[in-house]
Amino acid sequence: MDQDSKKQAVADAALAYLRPKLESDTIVGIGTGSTANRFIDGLAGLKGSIGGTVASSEASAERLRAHGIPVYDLNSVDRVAFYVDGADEANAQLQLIKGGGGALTREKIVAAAADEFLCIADDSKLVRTLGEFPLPVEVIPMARGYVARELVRLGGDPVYREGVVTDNGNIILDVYRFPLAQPLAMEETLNNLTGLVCSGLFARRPADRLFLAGDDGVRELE
Ligand code: ABF
Repeated sequence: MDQDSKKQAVADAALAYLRPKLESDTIVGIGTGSTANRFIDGLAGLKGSIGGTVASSEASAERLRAHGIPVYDLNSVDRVAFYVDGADEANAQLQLIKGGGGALTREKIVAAAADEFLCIADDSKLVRTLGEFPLPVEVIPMARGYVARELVRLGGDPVYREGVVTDNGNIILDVYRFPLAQPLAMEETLNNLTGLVCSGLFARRPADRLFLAGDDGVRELE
């Protein structure tokens, strides 16, 4: 199965998992990226069975609206029952690196607010130890130099993501060769770094279920 087929397979698997759990007032949080896009396109067939969605990016919000799927502000809903999103890397504990698409902060907010986080990915994303993929961090523009120096002190090699301004008006540093053998501890350290808005390290709030597509089909990890 090629990578596109794997992305479609996990999007379909997440839809099949959700279908019997959806009610007319269910709010579904929606991720960002090419795999999430396939889920969005499939969700169009179920739009009569849900109350609406909360999007993790303007890009996903536009795609949802194009399908006639209601998109609500997170502050206007009482509960997000599910969050469905891709990842750049996942380990066996369902801890993730996210943010390759630049939407990490809103993704992390909606994932935190959701009762159940379903991650959808092809098997190229499953790793033993996180960190082969450079860790995206969102940074307040004025703090770019200070945060970069702190990340070097922590053992990483931060690279400014040229030409990118996030939906929140901030910049992104991609941190290469970052020591992530202890994801939880490192996420706590990053959370205390002044000027760093959010990291793409989803360790405190991992996925609850990972749909992983391989050549022999889709398996579910939880
Ligand atoms: C998104 O999923 C991002 O956090 C991550 O970069 C992306 C993975 O993209 P794709 O599904 O296109 O591989 O949530």
